[in-house]
Amino acid sequence: MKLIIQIPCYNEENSLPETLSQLPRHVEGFTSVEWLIINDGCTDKTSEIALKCGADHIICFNKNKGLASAFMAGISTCLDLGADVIVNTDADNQYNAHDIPALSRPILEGKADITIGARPIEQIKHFSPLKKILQKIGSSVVRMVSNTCVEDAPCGFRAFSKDAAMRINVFSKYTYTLETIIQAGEKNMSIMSVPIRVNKDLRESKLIKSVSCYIRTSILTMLRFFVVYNPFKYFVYIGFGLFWVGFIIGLRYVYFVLIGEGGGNLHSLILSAIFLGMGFQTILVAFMADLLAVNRKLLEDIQYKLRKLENEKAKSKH
Ligand SMILES: Nc1nc2c(ncn2[C@@H]2O[C@H](COP(=O)(O)OP(=O)(O)OP(=O)(O)O)[C@@H](O)[C@H]2O)c(=O)[nH]1
Ligand SMILES: [Mg+2]
Repeated sequence: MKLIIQIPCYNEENSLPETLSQLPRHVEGFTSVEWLIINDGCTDKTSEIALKCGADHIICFNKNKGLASAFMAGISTCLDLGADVIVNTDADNQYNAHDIPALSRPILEGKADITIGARPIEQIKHFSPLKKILQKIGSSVVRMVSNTCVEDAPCGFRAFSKDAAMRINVFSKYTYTLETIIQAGEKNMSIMSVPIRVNKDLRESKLIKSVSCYIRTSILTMLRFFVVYNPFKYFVYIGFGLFWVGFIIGLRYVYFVLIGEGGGNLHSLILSAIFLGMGFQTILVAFMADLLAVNRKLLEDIQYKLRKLENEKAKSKH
């Protein structure tokens, strides 16, 4: 059994030595443990430092593509390298690497497909009260959308079984943390939260540039998830909303017609027709979007089978 620990990095020459010094070389249940660094267009000496500190594999992008793309490139390389379990962690040493065995154990025992670290958020000193509240709101929205019980959804310290890694697709550029959970819920994978410890912070967050930017991006990301993963519900609710508005305005017009004042309220009739038309169109869009979602699922099934075949081929070559 091979475990690969991957770290997506963007200009991490300062914190990488400390982070790598904590990573394990042996984990119970695995015959080998390797480290993979994803250099996402770094302009500093991330790759050199990583090699010096013992990284086994490095992927280099010639430009910055974003954390989600780096994460997916890492997952695909780990599969090519024959990983049975993949652990993802951050380069800022926030997550305590001594918890890697606990994180990978439920996967080894076949109890989970994905495990996600649950940080003691209330006790983290360098998180502002606002960040703590936002992280909790984010987790509850993800639980609601994904139908899972993940405690700490934005946590990047997580482990994937080979099969789960082959099933995952991340479309968003900004985050992989939330989308992987929603996909796992949609694909009926078993996700488990594992309590983990955190270390003191080595630097400011690179992902959260400002609170307003974080809130804006999070709202847009969540909205996108509703549209992509629940398109029928999303458009049908809007469609029926518009339909009802048109219906009520239409009723108002009928009332005025009945009391003999219909002629002066023709604008209500026009408005009602517009809303009813928009409602009808949006409900039609809901059905079209549902068809597209079914197609996406079929394509994902084919992609999973292809990845599995490629993986088996690579394994037999090795
Ligand atoms: N590939 C890639 N990784 C990035 C980018 N920005 C940040 N990262 C990595 O993402 C991981 C998490 O980044 P952090 O800056 O610690 O963000 P955070 O964990 O949300 O913030 P804190 O909770 O305050 O630590 C680190 O390993 C970073 O190197 C990026 O543009 N591309
Ligand atoms: Mg961090």
